[in-house]
Amino acid sequence: MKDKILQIKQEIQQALAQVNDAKSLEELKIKYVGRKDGKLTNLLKKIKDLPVEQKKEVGSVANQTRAEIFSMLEIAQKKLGAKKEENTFFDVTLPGQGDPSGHVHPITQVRLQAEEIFKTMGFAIHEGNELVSDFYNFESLNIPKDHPARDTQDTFFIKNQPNMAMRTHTSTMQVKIMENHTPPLKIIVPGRVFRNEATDASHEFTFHQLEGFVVDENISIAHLIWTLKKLLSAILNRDLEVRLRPGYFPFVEPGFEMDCSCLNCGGKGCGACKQSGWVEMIGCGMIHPKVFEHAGYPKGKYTGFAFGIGLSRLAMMKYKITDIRSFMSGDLRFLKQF
Ligand code: FA5
Repeated sequence: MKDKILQIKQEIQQALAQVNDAKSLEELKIKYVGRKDGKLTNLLKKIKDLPVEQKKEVGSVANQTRAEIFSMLEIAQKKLGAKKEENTFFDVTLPGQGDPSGHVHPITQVRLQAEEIFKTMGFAIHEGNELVSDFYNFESLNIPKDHPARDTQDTFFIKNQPNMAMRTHTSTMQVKIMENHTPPLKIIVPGRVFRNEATDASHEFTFHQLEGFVVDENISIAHLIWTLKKLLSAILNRDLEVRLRPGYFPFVEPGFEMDCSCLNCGGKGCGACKQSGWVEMIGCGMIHPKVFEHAGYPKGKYTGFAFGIGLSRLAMMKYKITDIRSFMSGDLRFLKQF
């Protein structure tokens, strides 16, 4: 029995010399020390049947040999592991994978750029609420309850709150700011607005505007035109063709609409400009005395101009987008281009 045990040890030693992968080591383990039918396991099970006088001697040899065999197997296992590590080639010069990162929405990009340009002209930036009272959205802007101008800005009203609405324009902030500030004022208010209207390539039911107003003594239309041309040329990176048409807004007098030639088609006519070659970009004018009255300013002391830029339309022109609805579509294939 002793010889048989030592012979098995020798067999294992020889077999281990040939082993060079995990699979053959595992097979060898099963063959010799496997619990169910391992050669060594089976032999050791027989020790208990030996006569008492042999049991002690064989048992001691068996224990020692068994320990040696397990240690041999363990060393072989470690060697294989080290070999595996040696073989795992890792190229440290490869570029890292990096975390996927988000990016700034194109409308926000245009808004931030506009803010920078206005800041260089000395304007301060304010923000306003999207949910506003009827007073600031309409009444304070010289649009009383039954005024037909209310129909031009189809409004989302709030259930059970007849006096509140989602702001239809950023002009809501004009009187709100004037109430708390004394001229001279140079303010811009960028923000999202909401209109209950049908959509098409240049109309969304929610879009972005940038309101601006300047109030002081002796402010004129010339200041208004210079400021807006400066802004459009800086954002669109070229000397632009613009045109001023008379426009009606109850809170300015006189009022205008400023169009810019469609950069998408170069003025030839396309879907984005409804084939006209011009895109309506800005509502503007000289602030109406009624607005100053609502703000509590002394009668006749101040003049000022105000404007409301369609930021979404500006972003369309800048990036040559033919359908305004792409901006809020949440389509990542579109957004990832910016
Ligand atoms: C106004 O909202 C006025 N509050 C602008 C104003 C401010 C006039 C201060 C005078 C003084 P209007 O509804 O025209 O005006 O909108 C202003 C600009 O927002 C438009 O010139 C256009 O560029 C953009 N706009 C209007 N409706 C939409 C729409 N449905 N989708 C996308 N852009 C729009």
